[in-house]
Amino acid sequence: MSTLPTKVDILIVGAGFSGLYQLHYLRKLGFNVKVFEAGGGIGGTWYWNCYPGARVDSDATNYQLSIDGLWQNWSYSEYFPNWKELREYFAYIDRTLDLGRDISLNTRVVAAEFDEAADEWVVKTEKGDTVRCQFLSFCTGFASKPYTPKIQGLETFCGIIHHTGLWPQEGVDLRDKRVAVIGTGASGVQVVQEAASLSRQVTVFQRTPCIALPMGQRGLDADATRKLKEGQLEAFDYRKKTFAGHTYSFTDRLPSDFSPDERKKFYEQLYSRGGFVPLLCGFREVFADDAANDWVYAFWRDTVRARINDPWLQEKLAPAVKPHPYAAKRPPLEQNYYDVFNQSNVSLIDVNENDITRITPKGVQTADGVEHEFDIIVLATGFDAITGGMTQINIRGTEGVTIFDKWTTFASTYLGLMTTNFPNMFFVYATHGPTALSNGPTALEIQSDWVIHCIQYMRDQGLSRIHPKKEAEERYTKLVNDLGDKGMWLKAKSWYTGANVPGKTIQHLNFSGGVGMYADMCRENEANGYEGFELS
Ligand code: N01
Repeated sequence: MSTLPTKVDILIVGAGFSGLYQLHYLRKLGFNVKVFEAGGGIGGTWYWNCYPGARVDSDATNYQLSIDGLWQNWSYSEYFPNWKELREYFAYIDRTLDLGRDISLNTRVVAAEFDEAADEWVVKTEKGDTVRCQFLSFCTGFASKPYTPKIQGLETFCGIIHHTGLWPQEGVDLRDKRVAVIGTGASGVQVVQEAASLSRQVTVFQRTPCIALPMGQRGLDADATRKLKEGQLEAFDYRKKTFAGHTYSFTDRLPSDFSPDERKKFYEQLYSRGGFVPLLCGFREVFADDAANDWVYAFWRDTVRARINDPWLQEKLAPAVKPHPYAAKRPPLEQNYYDVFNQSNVSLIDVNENDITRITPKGVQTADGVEHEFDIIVLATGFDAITGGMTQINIRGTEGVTIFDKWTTFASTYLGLMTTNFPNMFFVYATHGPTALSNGPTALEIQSDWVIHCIQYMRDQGLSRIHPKKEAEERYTKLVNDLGDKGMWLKAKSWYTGANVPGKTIQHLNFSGGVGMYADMCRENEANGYEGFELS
């Protein structure tokens, strides 16, 4: 691909959906734009997360960019495509929009410093190159910093050990192996399903049972594809108005409008449709009302338990008492996760009862003194999410402030797009955006449109610097926190709030007012001439 320039108008960090979307539109506007990508290929999360079973949890209609000329000629073969097909989609985007000539792969940004005199960012790469740019746009996603717990002896294991988010590009053959999977979030669930059908033995180390929903996977034949295409334009428009950026949303009815039998039938229908439908077409009240939340959990628990033969496993995987409120953590989507525990080659260890004491050269030793031997250990232990992708880079703004210092104790932003002390620096699908609570392409398009229009506006007005006002940032951050407090997010220890990483400040990291409300705020801000920002 390209050799590195020394100066550009806009430098984008990351060649996932956001980076490609911004590159396409900014280049069309005549700007000199480059993308630096740490990975050896484009696709962002789908470059790094190529572990067995990895597939997206947004459906085919929603998991694509709305760029004209792209969607018309692309069809997925499955409703929930796997990582290989997603990479084909990215290659198709690259070919169709001719993006590669402005993308530098294997180019990790490690530092950036704002030059106040020039209103420019000076960006450094791991290989020692330096590039100056007027605008710096972080498109690093919410999951670009894997989290590996400090388990004693990790480095002593003589078999194969990988984090799901850093999976080797050449793959790992699970066939006939003894596999340990540590972690039962979306990544763990997917690996377990795959390993259960391929591996000799699968041992799942679970700390908190996940509340996984049925994926409702299906193939897309020509007829199904034609139907999706017919509704695609309408879908792109509608998804920006819903709570979670998908093409479906909550019922307007209250749980109390239904008799218990009707409620059950209603949920059975939602559950049979699969995906996030049971979460997002159900009652909005599950996010705030304990009784509504308890009821949905009980429905889920009883439905899942009916699929598991062993009573001990029923209680471990779908406990009588809910481990955390339904929807306070992102539910993984599963295809046969609960069924595979009926197989003789799949077993579970509850680390709350029998903790991992250390990793040994041969496997995993647990508190009961047993050494479990494995060929492969999969660390499905998640990410230093949302803020981590940026705080791991030495980004230094005005007055010597680094983004790490600023966000580590208390994350504050204006509109989830910029933050004080960091002029001309944008970020999308990250801190204080709808991020984790939204379908990716919906949120990043809304945010990227704001960034693109803002840069265009500045050029048209002859401006060189944009910076959020302190009081605007305080107001927006308060809104994020007030909205967050109305939900149940803090009642679960998850990456939504930073609670999954020991020592990380627990705080609201997502805008939880819904994508529709967020999109309106961005549009109004643009229409008002970027109220709350200082432009010069
Ligand atoms: O990470 P997670 P993930 N000992 O943080 C456990 C997206 N994604 O990679 O719950 C034992 O959800 C931890 O336990 P606990 C998706 O949005 C999408 O699975 O903290 N266990 C938990 O079970 C998803 O939500 C896709 O008690 C330990 C697990 O590790 C997000 O990424 C695919 C532990 C981490 O779960 C993150 O999902 C994959 C320890 N010391 C991911 N430390 C698709 O779209 C942590 N755990 C398909």
